[in-house]
Amino acid sequence: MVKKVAILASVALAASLLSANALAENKRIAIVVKALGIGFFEAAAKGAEEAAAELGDVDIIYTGPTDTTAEGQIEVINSLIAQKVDAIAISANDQDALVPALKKAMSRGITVISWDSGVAPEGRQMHLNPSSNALIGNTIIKLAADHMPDGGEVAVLSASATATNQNIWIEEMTKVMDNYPGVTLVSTVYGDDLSDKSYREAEGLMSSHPNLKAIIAPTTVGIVAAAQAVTDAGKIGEINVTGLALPSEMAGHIESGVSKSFAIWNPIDLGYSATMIAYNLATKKAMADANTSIDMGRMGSVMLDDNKEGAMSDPFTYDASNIDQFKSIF
Ligand code: RAM
Repeated sequence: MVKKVAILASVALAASLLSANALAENKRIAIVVKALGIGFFEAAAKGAEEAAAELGDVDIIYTGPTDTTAEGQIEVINSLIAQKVDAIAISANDQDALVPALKKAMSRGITVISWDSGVAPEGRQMHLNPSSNALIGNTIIKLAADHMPDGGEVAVLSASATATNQNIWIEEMTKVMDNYPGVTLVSTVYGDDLSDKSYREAEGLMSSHPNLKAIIAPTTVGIVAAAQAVTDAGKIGEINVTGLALPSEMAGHIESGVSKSFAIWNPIDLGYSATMIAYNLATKKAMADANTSIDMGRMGSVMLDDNKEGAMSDPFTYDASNIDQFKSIF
């Protein structure tokens, strides 16, 4: 009896050593998001898992802070360094504040890339934009202006004030405002990608700007909150809510008419692409050099510019004519 137990124990030990060994050979890629609980990033995580399944020797660690702060991400990065992960692919809450922690990661041999929301060049090997920043900036104002034949006031409800991606898109948008004569930007406010704060900021915009014709929210969290605030204020038809959103989260608001249209790229593809890039760099199958391209599996390849940045694909516009086709996908 004693012998039997001993044999079973050693079989179990051998089995666990074997599986530990298999795990040790897998590349551990950490997908670090702005904050947990955001549908956009959960869709990106699906894409990361898809890439891992295709590659076969990858474990995805999906992680992030509970709110969209740089401090929270620095804690996460330090813990990933301690875990000796192979790669960190991060959507940054602040392009500069994360640099020292990410430099430390790189000095320990960890591959570091940013995606969605960028880190300054010294803190990452490359950055994957979802689309061209200029195109996104032009798209968000065009979505609003197309439904304002007489012009009027628009306001922006953004994510956090330090979010690299939203700040660039808003800057690109302001550069092309002259192409939309009669449309004026009256305010930019920040909801920090928190639903309740975004809702209150949208209410604030409506009370400070009684003639507002559109709220542009280039954040999937902000746009849903703004659509709800406009609905609750009884202003459907008066204020159009647009920007960047997930079809799954906006279907009801398209149906009610509070949002006429919005745009987005495929977040599943974005998480997939970021994972493929991180893997190819971590396994030295590719180098993050300016003016070279990196393979992204089924998404083709990304060409890096002088800043070691590249774009995945163009955004797509959703409205009442097509939202039903996409709302169950992301
Ligand atoms: C939110 C986040 C994310 C952004 C999308 C559009 O989910 O702020 O970074 O890309 O919106």
